[in-house]
This record gives sequence, C-alpha cells and structure tokens, in this order.
Amino acid sequence: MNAIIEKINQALADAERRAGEAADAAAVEQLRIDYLGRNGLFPALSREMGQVPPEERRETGCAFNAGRGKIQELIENAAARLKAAGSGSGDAIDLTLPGRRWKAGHKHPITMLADECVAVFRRMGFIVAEGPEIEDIYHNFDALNTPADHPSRDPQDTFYFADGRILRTQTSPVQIRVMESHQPPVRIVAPGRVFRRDTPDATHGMNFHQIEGLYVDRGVSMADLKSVLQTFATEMYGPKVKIRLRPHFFPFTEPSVEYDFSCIMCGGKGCPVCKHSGWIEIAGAGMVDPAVFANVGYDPEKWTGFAFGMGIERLAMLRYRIPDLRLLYENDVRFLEQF
Ligand code: 2U9
Repeated sequence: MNAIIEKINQALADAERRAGEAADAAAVEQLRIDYLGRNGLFPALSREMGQVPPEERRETGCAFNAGRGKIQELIENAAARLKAAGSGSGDAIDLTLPGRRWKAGHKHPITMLADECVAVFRRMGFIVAEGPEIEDIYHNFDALNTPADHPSRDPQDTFYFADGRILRTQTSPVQIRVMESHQPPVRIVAPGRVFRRDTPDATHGMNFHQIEGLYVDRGVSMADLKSVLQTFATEMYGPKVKIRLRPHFFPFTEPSVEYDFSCIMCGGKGCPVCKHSGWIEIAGAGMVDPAVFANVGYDPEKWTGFAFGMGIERLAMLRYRIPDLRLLYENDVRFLEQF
C-alpha cells in the first residue's frame, strides 16, 4: 500500500467521524472544503498521482475514486440528516425568533360582568345563592305576592311546561327558597339565567341574566338600600356616578323604586345613550312586602328587608358600549375576542 492510499484510508476514517459529529450546516461545508474543495485533500492527492509508479497507478486510481465518492456520500448524508432534523442550511430553525402565542379563551362578557357584580356585593357582605332554572309557579309568582291575574304569568310572556312548571322569569324564587330554609339575618345575591317570552330585538332576548339581592335583618331601612346601591354604582362605574331612586310599583316590594345611574357615557349632560335625560335606568328595588315575609314564615313585625334586581346584559352593554344585545349570543369569535 503506497502513501497515497494510506492518506485516502486515513481521510476516510476522519471524514466518517466528522460527518457523524457534524451538528450544523457549517460543519458539513467545512468537511467539503477540507476534502473536496480547491485546496482540499483530494485535489492535492490528484496532483501527487503523477509520481505514483506505473504498476501502482491502477490500484491508487481506484482507491482515489472510491475514496472521493465515499466522502461525497458522507457529506450528502450528513446534510440530509441535518435537514430532516430541521437544522439544514436553508430551512434552519431560527431559535432567536419569538414563539407563537397560544390563543387562550376567556370568560364570556356576561360572565365577566356577573363575576364583577358578585365581587362587589361580596365585599359588602353578601353571599351567592343559586336555584333551579325550571321552577314551580308558587316560587316564581305566588310566594312573591304576584296576583293571579298579573300579566307576567300569561303564557304569552312565560314559558310553561306541560306539567305546569315554568322556566323562571326572574331569580327571585332563589331568595324565596333560601328564606324557606334559613332564618334571618339573610344577605344574599342570586345571579343567573332567566327566561321571558319576548320577541328578540336589540334590547330584548328570550333569555337574559339577572342579579338580584336580598337583605333581611332587624331594622333594615330604605337608607340601607340606598347606600348599598350607591356603593354598587361607585364600585362598578367610578366615584363620579350618582344614583337616583324614583317611585315605582312591584308586587313583591313596598315601597318600590326604580333606580338610575347618572349617564356613564356623558356624565349626566345628556347624550344618545341616555336619550338626553342624563340618567340610565339600571334596576328595580324596594322594601320586601310583608306579604312575602308571611309566605315564607318570617314575622313581618320583627324583620324588615330590602331587595333589588337588575339585568346583567344591560350592565354589559353599558360597560362595553355594545349596541345590540344579540351580539352577545351569536358567539362570533371576532366579537367575543374583543373583551
Ligand atoms: C324577594 C323579594 C323581592 C327583586 C326585585 C326588581 C325590583 C326589578 C328587574 C330589573 C330589571 C328585573 O332584570 S330586570 O328586568 N327587577 O325591578 N327585582 S325588586 O325583589 C325581590 C326578590 C325576592 C323574596
């Protein structure tokens, strides 16, 4: 074996090791330069071939060609291996690029608003109470002192099941059930879905969400109601929001009021949202009617209480400036992503 064949064998052993170890495209390119490049080993050996004695030329030439072919193959295989692993020269992953952000879902705006309301009332000492969405007429209407001929009971307005039960039209039956099973003091809020047989439009749906509150103790007065409602307004919409109570009528409260916020959009100056009145109607409220206390076995001489109720969709529409309630239920991700 002459010196050239020895160099070829040595080069093959080295190149095989280096090809196996090559971790990037630059290492593979260096391999090519060292062995096959213009100043590399094989062109140099080719120039030495002239000095090989004639009787060894054939063997040396064969070893040269086989060696050069093998090294070419090692280089190609190493490049292919790197490419398959994703770090080949052209398509190398750039590890310095920022990662792709996963799109995490989030709560529905109605849930966000309901949670926010609950948090405000919890800070004032209320706890959350829940109850069934399918109710009986007693808990939804009778116990709440709603007259037998009240229009809200009409099948035009309320969803009736064949067995006489209904989809609750308000969350008030939750408070009735709590009072039936607990003695005062009671301080609860009842958030939840309610159902009314309305023709859907921009401000009405067939179901919506309410949060109602009930506070029963000795000596509870209208002043307590007013302070809770004012605190709620301030916590939800900031210190500048004023409240106003207007006399009203509900079967379950006496006296009853409707409760307005000074307009959140214009600060009370008048704008299209408040129909230029400076006030926005938010809720109904009042002192619990003694007849309701009698229905749950509370002594009206001993206990007084206030109750209030409001629509969460309305609060969400004001908070997020949503012009049409139906947007909240279409589940169009382009809409929901904004919150
Ligand atoms: C009990 C006693 C009284 C809850 C009340 C209102 C007034 C009221 C409406 C506001 C907008 C419903 O979502 S809305 O359409 N609610 O005006 N709700 S007082 O009164 C109760 C509840 C439970 C035992």
